[in-house]
Amino acid sequence: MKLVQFYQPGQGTGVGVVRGDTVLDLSENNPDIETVNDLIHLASTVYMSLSELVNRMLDGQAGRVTEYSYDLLDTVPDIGVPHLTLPLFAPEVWGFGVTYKRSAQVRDSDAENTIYDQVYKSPRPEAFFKATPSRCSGPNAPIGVRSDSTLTATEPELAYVLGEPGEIIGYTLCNDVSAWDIERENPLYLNQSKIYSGCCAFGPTLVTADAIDDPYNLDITCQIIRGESTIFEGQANTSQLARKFEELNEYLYRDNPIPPGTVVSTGTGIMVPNDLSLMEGDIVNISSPNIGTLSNPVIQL
Ligand code: DO4
Ligand code: MG
Repeated sequence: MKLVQFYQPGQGTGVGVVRGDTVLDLSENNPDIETVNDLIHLASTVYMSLSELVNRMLDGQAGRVTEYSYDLLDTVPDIGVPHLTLPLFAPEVWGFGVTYKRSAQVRDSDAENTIYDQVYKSPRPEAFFKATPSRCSGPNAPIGVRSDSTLTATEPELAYVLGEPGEIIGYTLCNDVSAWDIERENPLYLNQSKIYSGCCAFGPTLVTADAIDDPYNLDITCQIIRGESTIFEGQANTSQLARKFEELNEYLYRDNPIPPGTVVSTGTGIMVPNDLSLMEGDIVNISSPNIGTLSNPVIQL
Protein backbone atom coordinates (compact mmCIF):
# COMPACT_ATOMS: atom_id res chain seq x y z
CA MET A 1 0.00 0.00 0.00
CA LYS A 2 1.16 3.47 -0.89
CA LEU A 3 0.32 6.38 1.43
CA VAL A 4 0.66 10.12 0.92
CA GLN A 5 -0.17 13.25 2.81
CA PHE A 6 -1.74 16.09 0.91
CA TYR A 7 -2.88 19.63 1.57
CA GLN A 8 -6.34 20.83 0.64
CA PRO A 9 -7.12 24.56 0.70
CA GLY A 10 -9.45 25.31 3.59
CA GLN A 11 -9.09 21.84 5.08
CA GLY A 12 -5.41 21.38 5.89
CA THR A 13 -3.50 18.13 5.73
CA GLY A 14 -5.13 14.83 4.91
CA VAL A 15 -3.97 11.25 4.41
CA GLY A 16 -4.34 9.65 0.98
CA VAL A 17 -4.14 6.08 -0.24
CA VAL A 18 -2.71 5.78 -3.74
CA ARG A 19 -4.62 3.41 -6.02
CA GLY A 20 -3.26 3.51 -9.54
CA ASP A 21 -3.51 7.09 -10.75
CA THR A 22 -5.86 8.22 -8.00
CA VAL A 23 -5.57 9.14 -4.35
CA LEU A 24 -8.40 8.16 -1.99
CA ASP A 25 -9.01 10.66 0.80
CA LEU A 26 -8.79 8.60 4.00
CA SER A 27 -9.19 11.58 6.33
CA GLU A 28 -12.58 12.63 4.97
CA ASN A 29 -14.47 9.98 6.93
CA ASN A 30 -11.86 9.58 9.67
CA PRO A 31 -11.45 13.06 11.17
CA ASP A 32 -9.02 11.77 13.82
CA ILE A 33 -6.59 10.73 11.07
CA GLU A 34 -5.12 13.97 9.75
CA THR A 35 -1.57 12.73 9.25
CA VAL A 36 0.27 9.49 8.52
CA ASN A 37 1.75 9.96 12.01
CA ASP A 38 -1.80 9.57 13.40
CA LEU A 39 -2.12 6.31 11.44
CA ILE A 40 1.23 5.03 12.72
CA HIS A 41 0.16 5.78 16.29
CA LEU A 42 -3.25 4.12 15.90
CA ALA A 43 -1.78 1.06 14.16
CA SER A 44 0.60 0.44 17.03
CA THR A 45 -2.19 0.97 19.60
CA VAL A 46 -4.42 -1.65 17.97
CA TYR A 47 -1.53 -4.00 17.06
CA MET A 48 -2.19 -3.83 13.32
CA SER A 49 0.07 -3.15 10.40
CA LEU A 50 -0.49 0.13 8.56
CA SER A 51 -2.06 -1.62 5.57
CA GLU A 52 -4.36 -3.80 7.71
CA LEU A 53 -5.58 -0.69 9.51
CA VAL A 54 -6.11 1.33 6.33
CA ASN A 55 -7.90 -1.55 4.58
CA ARG A 56 -10.20 -1.85 7.60
CA MET A 57 -10.95 1.86 7.42
CA LEU A 58 -11.60 1.79 3.68
CA ASP A 59 -13.87 -1.30 4.00
CA GLY A 60 -16.27 0.71 6.11
CA GLN A 61 -16.62 3.54 3.62
CA ALA A 62 -17.06 1.86 0.23
CA GLY A 63 -18.31 4.30 -2.39
CA ARG A 64 -18.08 7.32 -0.09
CA VAL A 65 -14.50 8.32 -0.66
CA THR A 66 -13.36 11.43 -2.52
CA GLU A 67 -10.73 10.67 -5.14
CA TYR A 68 -8.03 13.01 -6.41
CA SER A 69 -5.81 12.63 -9.42
CA TYR A 70 -2.26 11.79 -8.25
CA ASP A 71 -0.81 13.86 -11.10
CA LEU A 72 -2.85 16.90 -10.09
CA LEU A 73 -1.65 16.62 -6.47
CA ASP A 74 1.96 16.17 -7.60
CA THR A 75 2.43 19.88 -8.14
CA VAL A 76 4.35 22.84 -6.73
CA PRO A 77 3.11 23.55 -3.18
CA ASP A 78 0.79 26.55 -3.21
CA ILE A 79 -1.67 27.46 -0.48
CA GLY A 80 -4.38 27.88 -3.12
CA VAL A 81 -4.22 24.41 -4.68
CA PRO A 82 -4.35 20.81 -3.40
CA HIS A 83 -0.83 19.35 -3.38
CA LEU A 84 1.30 16.54 -1.96
CA THR A 85 3.27 17.29 1.18
CA LEU A 86 5.87 15.22 3.01
CA PRO A 87 4.44 11.66 3.25
CA LEU A 88 4.71 11.93 7.05
CA PHE A 89 6.05 14.44 9.57
CA ALA A 90 9.22 12.67 10.63
CA PRO A 91 10.19 13.90 14.10
CA GLU A 92 13.79 13.01 13.23
CA VAL A 93 15.67 12.04 10.10
CA TRP A 94 18.89 10.04 10.51
CA GLY A 95 21.34 9.12 7.80
CA PHE A 96 23.83 6.34 7.27
CA GLY A 97 26.86 6.89 5.09
CA VAL A 98 29.40 4.97 3.05
CA THR A 99 27.08 1.99 2.80
CA TYR A 100 27.91 1.54 -0.90
CA LYS A 101 31.44 0.87 -2.17
CA ARG A 102 31.04 3.64 -4.75
CA SER A 103 30.44 6.21 -2.02
CA ALA A 104 33.71 5.20 -0.29
CA GLN A 105 35.72 5.17 -3.52
CA VAL A 106 34.64 8.61 -4.70
CA ARG A 107 34.94 10.26 -1.29
CA ASP A 108 38.45 8.85 -0.74
CA SER A 109 39.62 9.62 -4.27
CA ASP A 110 40.78 13.16 -3.61
CA ALA A 111 41.95 12.67 -0.03
CA GLU A 112 45.32 11.60 1.34
CA ASN A 113 43.79 9.14 3.76
CA THR A 114 41.19 6.43 3.38
CA ILE A 115 38.76 7.20 6.17
CA TYR A 116 35.74 6.39 4.07
CA ASP A 117 37.08 2.98 3.04
CA GLN A 118 37.85 2.27 6.70
CA VAL A 119 34.26 3.06 7.67
CA TYR A 120 32.92 1.06 4.72
CA LYS A 121 34.77 -2.00 6.01
CA SER A 122 34.46 -1.60 9.75
CA PRO A 123 31.76 -3.19 11.91
CA ARG A 124 30.41 0.16 13.14
CA PRO A 125 28.52 2.04 10.41
CA GLU A 126 28.57 5.80 9.96
CA ALA A 127 25.39 7.24 11.45
CA PHE A 128 24.57 10.92 11.56
CA PHE A 129 21.66 13.08 12.58
CA LYS A 130 20.24 14.58 9.40
CA ALA A 131 17.16 16.70 9.91
CA THR A 132 14.16 17.87 11.86
CA PRO A 133 10.79 18.69 10.23
CA SER A 134 11.60 22.36 9.62
CA ARG A 135 14.65 21.36 7.54
CA CYS A 136 12.76 18.86 5.35
CA SER A 137 11.07 19.42 2.00
CA GLY A 138 8.33 17.31 0.50
CA PRO A 139 7.57 16.65 -3.17
CA ASN A 140 8.16 19.67 -5.44
CA ALA A 141 9.32 21.87 -2.54
CA PRO A 142 12.75 23.50 -2.70
CA ILE A 143 16.00 22.00 -1.46
CA GLY A 144 18.83 24.37 -0.63
CA VAL A 145 22.46 25.14 -1.40
CA ARG A 146 23.92 26.78 1.66
CA SER A 147 25.43 30.21 1.19
CA ASP A 148 28.94 29.12 2.26
CA SER A 149 29.14 26.11 -0.09
CA THR A 150 30.30 26.01 -3.69
CA LEU A 151 29.93 22.23 -4.11
CA THR A 152 26.61 20.92 -2.88
CA ALA A 153 25.60 17.53 -4.19
CA THR A 154 22.47 15.50 -4.34
CA GLU A 155 22.59 12.06 -2.65
CA PRO A 156 19.67 9.88 -3.81
CA GLU A 157 18.89 7.24 -1.19
CA LEU A 158 16.37 4.65 -0.12
CA ALA A 159 15.00 5.51 3.31
CA TYR A 160 12.99 3.41 5.74
CA VAL A 161 10.41 4.56 8.23
CA LEU A 162 10.45 3.29 11.79
CA GLY A 163 7.44 2.48 13.97
CA GLU A 164 7.98 0.71 17.28
CA PRO A 165 11.68 0.24 18.17
CA GLY A 166 13.39 -1.62 15.35
CA GLU A 167 10.20 -2.07 13.34
CA ILE A 168 10.42 -0.98 9.69
CA ILE A 169 6.92 0.03 8.65
CA GLY A 170 7.63 1.45 5.23
CA TYR A 171 9.97 2.93 2.67
CA THR A 172 10.39 6.22 0.89
CA LEU A 173 13.05 8.08 -1.14
CA CYS A 174 15.37 10.62 0.42
CA ASN A 175 17.65 13.28 -1.01
CA ASP A 176 20.49 13.63 1.50
CA VAL A 177 21.60 16.99 0.07
CA SER A 178 25.18 17.56 1.25
CA ALA A 179 27.77 20.33 1.05
CA TRP A 180 30.66 18.17 -0.15
CA ASP A 181 33.18 21.01 -0.13
CA ILE A 182 32.59 21.58 3.59
CA GLU A 183 32.83 17.84 4.32
CA ARG A 184 36.06 17.64 2.29
CA GLU A 185 37.65 20.61 3.98
CA ASN A 186 37.61 18.58 7.16
CA PRO A 187 35.53 15.49 8.05
CA LEU A 188 34.81 17.08 11.43
CA TYR A 189 32.68 19.60 9.53
CA LEU A 190 30.27 16.79 8.51
CA ASN A 191 27.36 18.20 10.54
CA GLN A 192 27.63 21.51 8.72
CA SER A 193 27.71 19.69 5.41
CA LYS A 194 24.60 17.72 6.27
CA ILE A 195 22.30 19.85 8.43
CA TYR A 196 20.83 23.20 7.36
CA SER A 197 17.63 24.63 5.92
CA GLY A 198 16.40 22.57 2.96
CA CYS A 199 19.08 19.88 3.41
CA CYS A 200 16.67 16.99 3.15
CA ALA A 201 13.80 16.01 0.88
CA PHE A 202 11.83 12.81 1.17
CA GLY A 203 8.76 11.26 -0.45
CA PRO A 204 6.72 11.31 -2.56
CA THR A 205 4.97 8.32 -0.96
CA LEU A 206 5.41 6.02 2.00
CA VAL A 207 5.16 2.44 0.70
CA THR A 208 4.23 0.05 3.48
CA ALA A 209 6.77 -2.66 4.26
CA ASP A 210 4.45 -5.47 3.15
CA ALA A 211 4.26 -3.95 -0.34
CA ILE A 212 8.01 -4.15 -0.98
CA ASP A 213 8.97 -7.74 -1.83
CA ASP A 214 12.69 -7.21 -1.46
CA PRO A 215 14.07 -3.88 -0.19
CA TYR A 216 17.54 -5.12 -1.16
CA ASN A 217 16.64 -5.20 -4.82
CA LEU A 218 15.24 -1.80 -5.63
CA ASP A 219 16.36 0.32 -8.55
CA ILE A 220 16.99 3.98 -7.76
CA THR A 221 17.58 6.50 -10.51
CA CYS A 222 18.47 10.17 -10.40
CA GLN A 223 18.24 12.90 -12.96
CA ILE A 224 19.36 16.52 -12.65
CA ILE A 225 17.77 18.96 -15.06
CA ARG A 226 19.27 22.39 -15.74
CA GLY A 227 17.26 24.59 -18.08
CA GLU A 228 16.32 22.48 -21.08
CA SER A 229 19.07 19.87 -20.53
CA THR A 230 19.47 16.77 -18.41
CA ILE A 231 22.96 17.36 -17.02
CA PHE A 232 23.20 14.15 -14.97
CA GLU A 233 21.66 10.69 -14.96
CA GLY A 234 22.68 7.93 -12.57
CA GLN A 235 21.35 4.72 -11.19
CA ALA A 236 22.01 2.21 -8.43
CA ASN A 237 20.32 -0.85 -6.95
CA THR A 238 19.94 -1.49 -3.25
CA SER A 239 21.48 -4.94 -3.81
CA GLN A 240 24.79 -2.98 -3.75
CA LEU A 241 24.22 -1.96 -0.13
CA ALA A 242 26.95 -3.39 2.08
CA ARG A 243 24.79 -3.44 5.22
CA LYS A 244 21.39 -4.75 6.22
CA PHE A 245 18.84 -2.45 7.84
CA GLU A 246 18.75 -4.58 11.01
CA GLU A 247 22.45 -3.88 11.41
CA LEU A 248 21.90 -0.14 10.95
CA ASN A 249 19.08 -0.22 13.49
CA GLU A 250 21.20 -2.14 15.96
CA TYR A 251 23.63 0.80 16.09
CA LEU A 252 20.99 3.52 15.74
CA TYR A 253 19.06 2.41 18.82
CA ARG A 254 22.10 1.97 21.09
CA ASP A 255 21.27 4.14 24.10
CA ASN A 256 19.41 6.41 21.70
CA PRO A 257 15.62 6.81 21.92
CA ILE A 258 14.19 6.96 18.40
CA PRO A 259 10.61 8.26 18.13
CA PRO A 260 8.07 6.44 15.91
CA GLY A 261 7.86 7.98 12.45
CA THR A 262 11.62 8.55 12.25
CA VAL A 263 13.01 8.36 8.70
CA VAL A 264 16.36 6.64 8.20
CA SER A 265 18.22 7.30 4.97
CA THR A 266 20.42 4.37 4.01
CA GLY A 267 23.25 5.99 2.03
CA THR A 268 23.87 6.80 -1.59
CA GLY A 269 24.99 4.43 -4.32
CA ILE A 270 24.76 7.19 -6.92
CA MET A 271 27.66 9.64 -6.84
CA VAL A 272 27.41 12.71 -9.04
CA PRO A 273 30.71 13.89 -10.60
CA ASN A 274 32.99 15.64 -8.11
CA ASP A 275 32.49 19.02 -9.76
CA LEU A 276 28.73 18.87 -10.28
CA SER A 277 27.33 21.29 -7.78
CA LEU A 278 23.61 21.92 -7.59
CA MET A 279 22.60 25.40 -8.74
CA GLU A 280 19.56 27.57 -8.24
CA GLY A 281 16.87 26.51 -10.71
CA ASP A 282 18.06 22.89 -11.11
CA ILE A 283 15.42 20.20 -10.73
CA VAL A 284 16.46 16.95 -9.05
CA ASN A 285 14.34 13.87 -9.75
CA ILE A 286 14.88 10.70 -7.75
CA SER A 287 12.79 7.69 -8.74
CA SER A 288 12.15 4.12 -7.77
CA PRO A 289 9.44 1.87 -9.21
CA ASN A 290 6.71 1.47 -6.53
CA ILE A 291 7.74 4.54 -4.55
CA GLY A 292 7.45 7.11 -7.36
CA THR A 293 9.44 10.18 -8.31
CA LEU A 294 10.61 12.71 -5.76
CA SER A 295 11.13 15.97 -7.62
CA ASN A 296 12.62 19.09 -6.02
CA PRO A 297 13.80 22.43 -7.37
CA VAL A 298 17.04 23.88 -6.01
CA ILE A 299 17.33 27.31 -4.41
CA GLN A 300 20.44 29.22 -3.39
CA LEU A 301 20.18 30.12 0.30
O1 DO4 B 1 30.58 10.65 5.33
C1 DO4 B 1 29.95 11.15 4.52
C2 DO4 B 1 28.53 10.95 4.23
C3 DO4 B 1 28.24 9.69 3.50
C4 DO4 B 1 26.86 9.65 2.98
O2 DO4 B 1 26.00 10.44 3.29
C5 DO4 B 1 26.51 8.58 2.04
O3 DO4 B 1 27.33 7.71 1.73
O4 DO4 B 1 25.37 8.59 1.57
MG1 MG C 1 24.17 10.26 2.04
